[in-house]
Amino acid sequence: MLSTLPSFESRDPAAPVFYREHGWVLIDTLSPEQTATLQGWVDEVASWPIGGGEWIHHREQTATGPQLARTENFTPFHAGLRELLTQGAMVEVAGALLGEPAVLYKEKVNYKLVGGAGFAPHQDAPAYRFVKDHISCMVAVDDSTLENGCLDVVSSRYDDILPMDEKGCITNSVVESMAWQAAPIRAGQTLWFHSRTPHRSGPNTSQKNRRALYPTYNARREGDLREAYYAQKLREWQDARDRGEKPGLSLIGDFQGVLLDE
Ligand SMILES: O=C(O)CCC(=O)C(=O)O
Repeated sequence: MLSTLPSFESRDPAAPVFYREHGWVLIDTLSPEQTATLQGWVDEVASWPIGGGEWIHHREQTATGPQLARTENFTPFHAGLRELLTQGAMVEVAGALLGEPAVLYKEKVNYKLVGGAGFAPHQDAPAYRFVKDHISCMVAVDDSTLENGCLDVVSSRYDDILPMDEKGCITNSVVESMAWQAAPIRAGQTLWFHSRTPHRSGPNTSQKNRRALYPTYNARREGDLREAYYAQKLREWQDARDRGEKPGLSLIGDFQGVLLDE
């Protein structure tokens, strides 16, 4: 099933109004032709070798074997994706929703291929370092449906950091008290959400992949911190290894799959 959520054109002044009320907003970002180009770019990134460069691939173990779960830090190595995420409509919408000019903070592809795992209910803000004001979005590379693990969001609950469990995810009692709304979206649409908007997603139980691009932007006023973010992330992963622990997919334990330690 695809979206029945209201959607807006990129430059529609009603979009920031809707976003401020709900903590999320759906934007029609890419035409079918642009979406096909994006799908080709994501195929290219997925074909890069594991351990062969500065991009970071993560794989998960699934019932049918190891498969890609995520790639991050790819914009330095892919001109098309760099342009999409740092110039034009995407960064402009980020700025309009933040209410001030925005800059790319980090980027990832979550592949959620057939059999891929879901994500526990969480807010993103506890995993972000250095910045106070940031906004993320999910650019659907493939249609994102109830069957293949679309996002669920909670409206109008982005004022505070909610109580967390030991993994940095939202505690069960709070999760159960909130009204969760499924957000299935079409390939080429973008679901923008505040970094404190509660969200979660199920596993991909369908026979179709559900790839999505997730750029995060911060207020430019707080600085261009992308390189600092990745340097810090690599340090925190190394610290975890030094303690004899397996680094997670994120800096919080929201990923519900079995990650392979590459
Ligand atoms: O891709 C998904 O299904 C959810 C991803 C997510 O919540 C995250 O990466 O923080």
